[in-house]
Amino acid sequence: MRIDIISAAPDLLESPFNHSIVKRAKEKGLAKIVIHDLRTFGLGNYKQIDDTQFGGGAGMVLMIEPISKCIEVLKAERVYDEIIYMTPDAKTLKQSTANTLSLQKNIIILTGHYKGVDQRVRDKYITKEISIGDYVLTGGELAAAVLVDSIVRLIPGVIGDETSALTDSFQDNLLSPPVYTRPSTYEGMKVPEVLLSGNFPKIDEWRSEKAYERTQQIRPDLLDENM
Ligand code: 6GU
Repeated sequence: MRIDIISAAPDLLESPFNHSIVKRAKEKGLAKIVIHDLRTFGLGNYKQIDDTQFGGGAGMVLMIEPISKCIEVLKAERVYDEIIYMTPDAKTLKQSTANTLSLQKNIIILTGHYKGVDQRVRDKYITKEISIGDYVLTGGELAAAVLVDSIVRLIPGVIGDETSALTDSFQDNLLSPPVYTRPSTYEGMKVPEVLLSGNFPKIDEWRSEKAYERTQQIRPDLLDENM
């Protein structure tokens, strides 16, 4: 899978993609992540990429021309399945979105900054808009890092333990059950007996029960989504 990210603050994206699972996916050739500095496509000697908004109001808006130039260059090289814009005024990222996107071949992610992008960019190019939650970040870069991580870990072969990604919280709209490791007793706190029993059908049943209980307590809204 190839992911092209267009950003006005590309430095913010370096670190998240050079660690852990995303790094491994790149090394194994399972994911190629290419970051494009929007400034490269800026207008005039000052490489301008943003301007004040028509109608007045605080904050700068990313202009359409630099973004258009960058997207057109990419589209001339390959076919893109999705062109995604990261913005707080969109539907929030769900596990199902990450699942679907992990099956794509080529995607572009555009990250906003300041007041966002000229609406015409969204009208002309964007096929999907994603927010990562109901709070405002300075820019879309950290949100893009979150999105890319959620996608890349699902690409077959990226996580060693094949079943691991599928048993995550949210894969079935349930939170994960509690997990334990050695020691079996710590300062009088005991690991639930059933987990030490070796009775795997019973263990599965216990885990399902706990997952349901935990979801009921912390995120009852997820249970409604199953209906
Ligand atoms: Cl995608 N961008 C920004 N700037 N803030 C956010 C967001 C995205 N998702 C949640 N907050």
